[in-house]
Amino acid sequence: MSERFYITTPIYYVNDMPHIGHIYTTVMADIFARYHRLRGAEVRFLTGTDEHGQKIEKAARDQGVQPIELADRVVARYHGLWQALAISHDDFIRTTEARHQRGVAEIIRRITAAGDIFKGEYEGWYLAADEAFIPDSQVKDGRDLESGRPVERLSEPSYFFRLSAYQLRLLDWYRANPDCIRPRSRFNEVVSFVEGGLRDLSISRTSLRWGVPFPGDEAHVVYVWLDALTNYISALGFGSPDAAAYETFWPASMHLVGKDILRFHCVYWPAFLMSAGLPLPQQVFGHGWWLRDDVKMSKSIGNVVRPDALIERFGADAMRFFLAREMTFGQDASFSDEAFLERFNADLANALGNTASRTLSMAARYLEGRVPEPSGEGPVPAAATAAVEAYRQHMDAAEPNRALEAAWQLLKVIDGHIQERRPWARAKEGAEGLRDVEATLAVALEGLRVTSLLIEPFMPGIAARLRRQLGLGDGPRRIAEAAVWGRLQVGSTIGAVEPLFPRVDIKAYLEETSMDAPKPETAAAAQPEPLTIERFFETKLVVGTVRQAEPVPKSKKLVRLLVDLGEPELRQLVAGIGERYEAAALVGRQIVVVANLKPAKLMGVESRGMLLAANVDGAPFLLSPDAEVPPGTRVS
Ligand code: ME8
Repeated sequence: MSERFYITTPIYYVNDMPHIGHIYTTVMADIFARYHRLRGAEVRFLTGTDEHGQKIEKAARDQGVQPIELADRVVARYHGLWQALAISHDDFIRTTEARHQRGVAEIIRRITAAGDIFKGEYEGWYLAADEAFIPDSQVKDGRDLESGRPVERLSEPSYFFRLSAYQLRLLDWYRANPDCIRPRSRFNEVVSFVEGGLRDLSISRTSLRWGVPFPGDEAHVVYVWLDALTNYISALGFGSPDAAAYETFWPASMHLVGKDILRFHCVYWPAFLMSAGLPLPQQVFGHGWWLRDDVKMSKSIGNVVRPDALIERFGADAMRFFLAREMTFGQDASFSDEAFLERFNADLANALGNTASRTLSMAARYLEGRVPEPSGEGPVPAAATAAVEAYRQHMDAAEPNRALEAAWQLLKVIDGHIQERRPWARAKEGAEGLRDVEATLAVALEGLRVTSLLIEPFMPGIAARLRRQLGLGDGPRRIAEAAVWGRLQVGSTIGAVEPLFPRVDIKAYLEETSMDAPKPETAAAAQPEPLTIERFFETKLVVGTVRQAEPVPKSKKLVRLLVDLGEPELRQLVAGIGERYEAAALVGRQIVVVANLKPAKLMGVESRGMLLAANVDGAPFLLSPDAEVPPGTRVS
């Protein structure tokens, strides 16, 4: 019987479009899924969407649509993105599906039967405007941080889960399974949190309608986290007549999540499962955050990167590689276009692309495109053995960035070997020289075959192209073949040689995409499709109130504004409106701002967004709502 590997991503909220953080988790899960398939395991890879709860209800209300319409729209976007990124999930669960709701009902039935649910009163901060309780962390000085509106202390009837009864059992589980939470630092955080004591958990709401009805008391809906966490088993058929996949794949091998939601996965989820008498996951891995300007990228702050342009221009494989290589798995990292482009040139265009295209084109030129007899000469075979061993150890230990380092070490040795043996010079030295060329290229080609297997989980598209160029078929593959030297088929023909990653001119690319560069005249023609509503909604337009304004020194036109967008901090914008508006007169005025624009510098001053104005022959006329609205109100 083959080994089994069940890996999951979080199910993402549908209150906004995906960004690089969601892409990261899903890409990394895909890399592990592909690696385990390549090892011969029977793999199940699940992702999906979390569609209930107050955030979604509110976002739908703000956009004037039903929650399910909003969910459908965002789900379509996720499907498109996962396809574009070559994500190989086996299933996509939506919490609004009947199979999921059956799973939720079944887990609650079991928890109730265990005597772990009781009725009580939930007390919290209530925001009347949204008719909802909001988390303590979102309240400061009696106000909701997001909208600035006053909140009040209220209570409502609620069902509770006896979480406090699970403190010792959880601690026993952590201690008996030191790898159940990784990395180690996160394990320690969770253990000390649980050692501090656990309070019973409210698992139902009456103040909310958009959720799974609470079994046996439909005045309540199920708390969104109990609902959401259950997706990992409901997707396998738990609670449904056909639960074969549940029997085969549960417990999960790895729940991959961001560190923001570790506690839900390492405290609540195992406690629910213990109470329901179900097996516990083998591992929860909490990876780090992608930061922008040292702040976590998040939908509510609006500082997110949506990498469509990079994917479109450089391909899904380059994006997958960058995400896996740049971030030390488990730690935080900063995202920037510059870092992406530098890695693209150094690691992909140069180390991988050049080594492959030099080797293949020399094989085409000097060996008439035929794969030569294998050779074991020089340092490459030993380097390949070492790389494969290190790679496998790092992948098994969930250190994907280090696995890539091992593969790139092999590329370095291949390249060094070619440099040293100078086949281009030896080829001019008659029959003996040609024999030498053949031996050199034989090891280089074989080294590239090994590389094509090592990169496959990370860059499936490029790996397939490389294999084709090496004259290998698309048949089933195993990572074990990487450890065997001399597997190229002697005499087979090398496919057409094409560059894998053409080098990019970083300066020109950044100029072309920067905000203040003149737009090419052909921009409209280059946009073949009309704008879809999904793409339009990627632009976050909000109303802001100007709190401070002053001219930018030495500039005729530029004004620096500090604008209240309903966020915890004021936003700095720089706008070219100084010839028509006196800075001081702008204070108190409401404007419309593109809140999720990539920050840019204008005369050295950072602008984190752009205001909207009608443009009459270059003169700006500011747009404002026709009556005052709360700062942060979305324009749609
Ligand atoms: O939390 N860096 O959904 P969500 C890295 N529905 N990863 C990031 C990130 C960043 N800046 N921002 C988001 C939810 N992520 C719940 C989950 S699961 C039963 C329910 C990734 O849409 C990371 O994986 O807010 C994080 O845990 C997840 O997106 C949160 O997605």
